[in-house]
Amino acid sequence: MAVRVASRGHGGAEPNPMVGCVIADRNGNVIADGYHRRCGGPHAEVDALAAAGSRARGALALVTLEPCNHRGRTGPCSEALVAAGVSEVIYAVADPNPLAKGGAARLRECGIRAFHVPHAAATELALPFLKRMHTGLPWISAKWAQSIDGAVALANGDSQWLSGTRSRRLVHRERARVDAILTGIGTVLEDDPRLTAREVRVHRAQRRVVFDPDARTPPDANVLKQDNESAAPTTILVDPTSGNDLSFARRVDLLAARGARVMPLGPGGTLETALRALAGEGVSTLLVEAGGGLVGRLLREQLLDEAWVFVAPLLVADDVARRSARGLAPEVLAAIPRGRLLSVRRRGEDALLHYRWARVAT
Ligand code: AOF
Ligand code: ZN
Repeated sequence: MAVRVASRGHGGAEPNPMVGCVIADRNGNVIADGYHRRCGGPHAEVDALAAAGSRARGALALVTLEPCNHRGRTGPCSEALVAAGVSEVIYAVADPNPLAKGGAARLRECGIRAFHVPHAAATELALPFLKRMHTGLPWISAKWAQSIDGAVALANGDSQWLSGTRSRRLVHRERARVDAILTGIGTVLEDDPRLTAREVRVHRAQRRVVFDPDARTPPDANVLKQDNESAAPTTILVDPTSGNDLSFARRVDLLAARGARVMPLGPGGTLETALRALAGEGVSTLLVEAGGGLVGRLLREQLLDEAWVFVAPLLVADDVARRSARGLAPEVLAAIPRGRLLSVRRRGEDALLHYRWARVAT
């Protein structure tokens, strides 16, 4: 129940973790629940304690994450639980944040029983946060639509629309909840996407990021246009070594003049350092909506955590159709990392498959 409540914070809580808290009496009857609604706002425990009021005295608190022990933007939750007089706290994931950890020990010092009871769904919920804490990288999900026979576009680039309207709506809903959306220059030149969340409730201002080593994004591309003034500038990732000529410098200047923020890729056009820098600025979740070239690069750098694949009911039957990932040419199947299939769902006539590769130490 705490996990379910926590997930309502998706899109609001990040880059903080989603956290849920349930307060129950000694017989297991639920008194109140709460969750971390938005980064900078009250933590889950405080939200639940406010709803429970004096009924929290002597009660049990179940939290998806170890209560924090620091005063950051709010907190500390350890002291809030002590002040409310709860008698026992069960938490599912230890807080890896060096600034916030230690809540369980503090509770025990104050005579409250505190137990760490690992729980798979709570860990799942915390994965983006755990990954950023352990590696300094954002949580990276790729999304694409493909035909039954694995084509994401015809050879001429035509890809509109493979998936149905229900699938596309789901994508807009997810766009509205992530910190950043990453695409490649191929997609920008071919589809001229806006990469904004439309016709859905927007939970946060997405940053748009384009992998564009040679700075070929056209100055009038939709991805550079701002729907509203407060939106963060579009980030263009360029490889300063690949196009070190005058016209490259001119193209970069033009993009900057259009309000874009130009960031360097690592040696050989690698993405990791740029993604690390973005994570440092608060990008905790990154949605990749790109062609096979960029997905292949992410695979090569072992950066891809998960994929959402929409399979549309079409057989393209074209030998040269585009594929969702390319550029690796592995020689033995056994060397290719296998993902885990987390879920299979139906969206209209499309199947939605959710795969996970991430191995996050917890
Ligand atoms: C909790 N309950 O609901 C959350 C926690 O910037 P602040 O002050 O909001 O602190 C954020 C840190 O607190 C975050 O990095 C994580 O370690 C912890 N998050 N802790 O007890 C909550 N969201
Ligand atoms: Zn807290």
